Amino acid sequence: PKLKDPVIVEQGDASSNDKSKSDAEAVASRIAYHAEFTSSFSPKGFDLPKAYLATAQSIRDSLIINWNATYDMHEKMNVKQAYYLSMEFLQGRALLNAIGNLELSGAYGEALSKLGHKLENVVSQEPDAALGNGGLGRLASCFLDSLATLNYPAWGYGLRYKYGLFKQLITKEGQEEVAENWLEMGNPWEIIRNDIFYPVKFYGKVVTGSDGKRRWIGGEDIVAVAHDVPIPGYKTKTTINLRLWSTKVPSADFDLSAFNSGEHTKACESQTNAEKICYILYPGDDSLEGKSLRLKQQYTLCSASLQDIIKSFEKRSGENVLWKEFPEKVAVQMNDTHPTLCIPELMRILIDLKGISWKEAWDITQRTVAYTNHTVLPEALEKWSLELMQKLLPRHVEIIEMIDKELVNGIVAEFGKSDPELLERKLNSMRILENVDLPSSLSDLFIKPKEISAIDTSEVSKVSDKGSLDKEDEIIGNTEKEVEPPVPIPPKMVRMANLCVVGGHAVNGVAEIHSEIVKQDVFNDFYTLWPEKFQNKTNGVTPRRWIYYCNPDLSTIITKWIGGEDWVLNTEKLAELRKFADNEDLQREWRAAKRINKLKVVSFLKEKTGYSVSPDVMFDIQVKRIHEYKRQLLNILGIVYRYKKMKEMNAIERKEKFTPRVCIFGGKAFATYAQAKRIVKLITDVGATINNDPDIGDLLKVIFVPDYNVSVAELLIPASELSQHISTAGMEASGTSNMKFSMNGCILIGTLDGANVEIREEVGEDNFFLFGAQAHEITDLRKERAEGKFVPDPRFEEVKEFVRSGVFGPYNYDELLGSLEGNEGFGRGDYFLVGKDFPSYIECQEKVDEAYRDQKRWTKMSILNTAGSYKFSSDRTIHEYARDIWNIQPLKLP
Ligand code: HBZ
Repeated sequence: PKLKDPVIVEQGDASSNDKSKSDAEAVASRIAYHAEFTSSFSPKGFDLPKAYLATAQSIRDSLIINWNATYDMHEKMNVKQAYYLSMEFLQGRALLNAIGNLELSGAYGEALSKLGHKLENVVSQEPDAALGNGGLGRLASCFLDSLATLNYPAWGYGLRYKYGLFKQLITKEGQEEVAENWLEMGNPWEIIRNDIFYPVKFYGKVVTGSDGKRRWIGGEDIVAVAHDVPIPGYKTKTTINLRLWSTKVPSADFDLSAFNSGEHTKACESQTNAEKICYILYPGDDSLEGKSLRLKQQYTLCSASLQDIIKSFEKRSGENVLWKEFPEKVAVQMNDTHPTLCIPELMRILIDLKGISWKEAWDITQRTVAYTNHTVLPEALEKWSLELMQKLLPRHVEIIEMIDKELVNGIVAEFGKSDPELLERKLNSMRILENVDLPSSLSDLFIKPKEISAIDTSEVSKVSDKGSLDKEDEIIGNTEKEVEPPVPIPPKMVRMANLCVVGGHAVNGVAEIHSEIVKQDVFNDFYTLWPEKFQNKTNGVTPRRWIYYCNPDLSTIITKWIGGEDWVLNTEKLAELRKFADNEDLQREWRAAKRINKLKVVSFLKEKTGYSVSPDVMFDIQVKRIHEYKRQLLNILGIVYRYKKMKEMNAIERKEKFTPRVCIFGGKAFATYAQAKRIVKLITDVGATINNDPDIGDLLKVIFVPDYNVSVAELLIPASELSQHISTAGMEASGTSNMKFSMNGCILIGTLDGANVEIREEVGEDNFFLFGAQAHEITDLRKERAEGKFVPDPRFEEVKEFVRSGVFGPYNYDELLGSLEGNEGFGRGDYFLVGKDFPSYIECQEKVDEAYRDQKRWTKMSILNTAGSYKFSSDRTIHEYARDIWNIQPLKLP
């Protein structure tokens, strides 16, 4: 092929040598073409960054061909399509995945080596697309991979944040955050669609037009522009779309006269205001500006995506648009409550712009949208100030008020007025609006004599929206002593999760135990009313990224022993490994693969942290967002205990008693989460002491890996032997890294929480290290704690004392350790029950030590983990969503 007229390499079948050779030539020519014509680097030289960009651009051409073919087919067949709306997609790197999915690894490897580079070096040039925080965002990305691989007609919608999740630096002070400018070198994966944009409005007011319709007018208009990221399926041509919105000012809005008169900043103000909506993932929301920005982000996602979905529905319907058939063509999944505004936005578009009645619009909306819950932590269930929402989205508030009113009527119809206490309880828990008065016909019912007297004398009633009371004179007449202190007015809020449950046709939790808690606890009143809405969809992860690509050595062994590679698509096949779990040859190969992966981590740790670790010790890993409920503190206190015991022994004793380990931590703390940052600081302080203690040597090392992200996970997980999933029972909705670790032959130590429960069931009790209190015991344990009845284990007291003694440096840990103690001073009553679970945790760790000493037993446990992990493929999860919630069918390109 001529250099300037490149051939696009067709997907697949590189089976024959000749084909692969010619493919490699074609690929090389294509890369060279992009290096010369597309790449935004200087013409001379072909260094690694340039090689990465040109390679990515070359594979993108193939993706675009498949993307177009998939799109055309979906449009022509006019099949029902699912749209996954998520404020987060944690995509990580795309190059290796794309080359592998198109079955062009051989051709690309060869082509790059002709051009002077190794494929793996080129691949590692790619910055992670970190448009997410943690599990929720990564789940969205795994789902896209499965949707494409299984040929489902589906798209993802999200936001194109200019800065992804912050880059984490670990300094002497602990965590520091730096902006992650992931787009600095350009993003070869996105295709900017300058022709696909939608207006998005904020503020303004609502008026009634001459036709009697409500109209939202005035305010601030911005434009959302589509950026498409092709998502290739594995061994299929299906290539679906992740459409990310960026924001800008409508082109006509540039204030040219201000600019020309020298007011440059003012002229660019509206530009900056519009663009900043998509600057960063999670703008700090302690300030009103921060909150407002986050709400703008959520609305931008919902409004632009729905306008796009509706446009496509109208186009596919042709002349005859039947709105009631919308839910037969469209399924919208809300990834947590962040896209809740889809509900009032769809209602607004249908009623105000398409002229549909409230009743019909409500029916269409409910049949279209569904909601996935990812948390039971009360503080994480989103609520928005009604006042802020009213300012920003006045028409939506009208719609939400109407939905709330209808809900109240429904609740009254269901429970009647005969038992006001029951009715009040139901209304309090189920209403969408919080602290907002009921219609007077109902509120009269709940004012009890006791409350009347409270209202009469309190300051709050004077300023509450009940209006000032005639009793004011009496209050003034009272002596100061008798006047009760002012009670703060509770703010009026919109409860997004309640809106999701009311407005959607399905609500699902993400692991069995979590879905039970959702039904029995968090949304119990809704569940009693509409049991048919509630479902479980246990999470899953893509076996392509999380075994096949990240662990090639293990994958080769699996393929060899199972007799084929079909396990990558049909993970049930992994179960066949069970019959070889004791086989010595397999065991030897299995251990060798683990060792290769550990060696890679040894160099990585050296490079990133300066610490040297031995590949012959147990690799014990806990990587996840830093959060008190995830209990990294339990892990590090367990390590401190181990260290203290080691120091009390002589060299021979400690060698005999303890199995050598390196304990690796990784994860980011939210920038304003002070307690989580103290945990990071403690881990690094403990590491600095232990790692430099000559008595300890290789027996124990503690390492905090900075800037944990998807790519780091791809390196650490395959090398891990023990991994920790030790949340307070009932608090981790599912967890997904537990699945990844198990798939890669790592043994879990964990509580009966989230998906741990199901993983343990699948891999077998003997192959899981279980400890700790169970979910149903937690409430009583907290009560016992609060009543001062809990007697902490002396080992727990000892370990806290040891930290306080200053062995790990001068930092004052009172506030951190106080959280594990009573309620005075820094005491927070150990809400996460670290003290309660501490003894069973360290005893369980002793069992881990013992098991690891018997490498045959350990390897068998490891094999049985991989073999038992097949349920946790996101392919299974996606099939379930498609069948039970979205009602969509796969459609394959010929
Ligand atoms: O979602 C996680 C859960 O903690 C985890 O157990 C589960 O496996 C995973 C996938 O279902 N939740 C999150 O990652 N949540 C967030 O990142 C989050 C982001 C913004 C919020 C609240 C939560 O406002």
